[in-house]
Amino acid sequence: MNSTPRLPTGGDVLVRAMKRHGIDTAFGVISVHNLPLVEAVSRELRFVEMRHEAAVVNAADGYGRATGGIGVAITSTGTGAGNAAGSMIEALTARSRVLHVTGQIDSEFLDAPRGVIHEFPAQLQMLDAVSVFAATVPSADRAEAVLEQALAAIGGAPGGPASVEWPSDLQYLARPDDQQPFDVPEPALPETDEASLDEAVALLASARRPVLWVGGGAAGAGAELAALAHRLGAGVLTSNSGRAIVPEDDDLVIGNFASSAAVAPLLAEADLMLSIGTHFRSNETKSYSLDLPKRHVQIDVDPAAVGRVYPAEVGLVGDAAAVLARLLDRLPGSTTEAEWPARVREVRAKVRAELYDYIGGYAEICRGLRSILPRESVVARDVTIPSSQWGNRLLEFYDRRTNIFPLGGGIGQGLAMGIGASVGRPDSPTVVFAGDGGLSVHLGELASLAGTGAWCVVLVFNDGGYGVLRNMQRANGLDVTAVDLYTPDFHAVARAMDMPYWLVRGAGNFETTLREAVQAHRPVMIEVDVTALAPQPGAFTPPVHIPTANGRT
Ligand SMILES: Cc1ncc(C[n+]2csc(CCOP(=O)(O)OP(=O)(O)O)c2C)c(N)n1
Ligand SMILES: [Mg+2]
Repeated sequence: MNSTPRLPTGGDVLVRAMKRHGIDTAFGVISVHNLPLVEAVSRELRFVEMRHEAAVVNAADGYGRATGGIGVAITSTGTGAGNAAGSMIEALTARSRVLHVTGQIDSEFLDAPRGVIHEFPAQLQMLDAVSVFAATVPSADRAEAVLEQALAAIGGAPGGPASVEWPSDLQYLARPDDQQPFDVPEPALPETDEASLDEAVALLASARRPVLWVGGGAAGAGAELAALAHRLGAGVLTSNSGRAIVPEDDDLVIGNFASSAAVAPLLAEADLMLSIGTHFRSNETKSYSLDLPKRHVQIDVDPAAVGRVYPAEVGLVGDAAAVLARLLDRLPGSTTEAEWPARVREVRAKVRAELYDYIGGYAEICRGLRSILPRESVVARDVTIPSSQWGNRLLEFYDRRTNIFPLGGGIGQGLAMGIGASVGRPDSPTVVFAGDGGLSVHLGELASLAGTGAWCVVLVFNDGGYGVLRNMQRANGLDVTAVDLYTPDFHAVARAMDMPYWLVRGAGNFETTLREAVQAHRPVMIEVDVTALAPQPGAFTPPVHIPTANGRT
């Protein structure tokens, strides 16, 4: 038996920083370049073993989104950090709260590349490109200060993922007791201009048919938004990431349907739009061609966002909740037409009914999910047709943290996001949507999921390939190529992962299947045979502009 007392390491420094920020879990892949970090987290907190570093970051991201806290991703230097980069792009796009800690070769070799194993001299540049903050731990006694800087950047305004690379020797040499003192910078919030607030109030107070457009930047402003919407009788449109900041069963919430045909007349009638924390992304605005009310008041924490996509008559720079609270304070009363809220409700009902009709056999699945899952359940969705067509709008959410999807549109990330969410929210079942294509990107992560034992239903929509691209090729007269894939036997895959498995073929049995699957209270798989859905759903073609298809029929 080894009786030498265990010396503290940088891992204990990381654990102390995590504890200070209320973080109890990290996701990662162990490596010779992060051993002390993984060892301390495993000992003191919880370390979740993933299989690929891209999935490590997705899981940390899903954990952060689902809990409202910070997700920690621990990867290896070189290829490990490179593997993480694609998912860091997603975290950066969504401004997720992810602390990515990766290794680096020993500090003595950092300045002069000489072919050390795992060496990648441009690692910091790469991390910098995919993070809001990236730094190298410069010395053993500066580790905690660098971690704190990264954590402060994550929580900044608007914040986002941060990366720290940590030379292996300094991971062993760092000690909690030897750390240099550090300042934790306060996030600096811009001051909102008083005159602009008055202008905005004047416009809102004279609007007859107002709408709100809510983006992810309005997270944390749910109460103020709901109060304002009801005070004004305004319809609430949202981006995908702005969903459920106001719960979607609020009957003024039209939701992520702005580009639907039935909403166009409402937008044409509206005489004022107040947008809050949104990017007006291409796939939410028909590639920026959507007609929106000309009278536009825009709230954003980033001054550069004001008027960037749609011109704004008044821009209010600041934190969404704070600005909305001030608007509510000053707003005298509402001049909204008495019939307007009813008009909003009518459109809200119409877009839903039309989509339910169009999606055929998927309607049973969409309704079944809502009837079986508790309101608190996360539904983490990969980029598959059931997400893009109806999961991203028709499937109702009540809390923003439960609506998890890759904002940047990269396939293969949904499963690991769901793993992170199910680990972070053990009290309710998590559901993952994955296409047969998207699930195959990271089949190995099913083993990670099995290892957690988490309460997670993996719902695989199998159409034998890349359905969305197949539809796109057909709709644009392109050759149908590279989309009909070899498809694994998912039942055999589930068996290999010790996951109970159900197949849904044809109509009428989804709800019963989901109920059983949820009751298993562990990782399980339901495969939906998309070709057997009845009635067959209308085709989904994504709202993507294809220049080469111009002029072709
Ligand atoms: C990382 C990444 N690679 C490629 C793509 C292009 N892409 C978009 S959807 C898709 C097919 C997804 O297939 P599947 O998961 O089976 O869903 P389906 O469309 O069949 O419902 C592909 C390849 C992408 N979005 N992201
Ligand atoms: Mg498919």
